[in-house]
Amino acid sequence: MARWRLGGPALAATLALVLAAGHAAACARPQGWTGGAKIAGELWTAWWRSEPAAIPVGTHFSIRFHLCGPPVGRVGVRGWMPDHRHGMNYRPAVTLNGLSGTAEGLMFHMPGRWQLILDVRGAAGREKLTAETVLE
Ligand SMILES: [Cu+2]
Repeated sequence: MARWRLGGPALAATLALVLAAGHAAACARPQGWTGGAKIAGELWTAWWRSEPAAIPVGTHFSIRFHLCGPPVGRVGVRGWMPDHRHGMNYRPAVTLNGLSGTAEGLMFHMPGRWQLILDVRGAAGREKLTAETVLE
């Protein structure tokens, strides 16, 4: 059909420009990091990694994170089990330094599917960045 003729290289180039304009494409792995995972949002993109790298069941762990995007005022970190509709039994202590931070004292107390949620707020808005992991 004629209206689909804007395809091929022209469309690909347009899409590439649109993607490059977002934060996600520009958010490189933080310096000195090996591993870690990226969560791309609309306003912010987060790199995060846990310590220890493999999240244990029923043992405290911490995370480090680094955000790309506009200035951040506050970051909340929580865990959520969507299948059981409950969170963690502990409230982690979050330390924020510019766009980087740590959250200490997290605990995923049972096996199953967990979401790690970064609740990011700043003058630009508020956004929840969610990563998912299954603990056995
Ligand atoms: Cu549960």
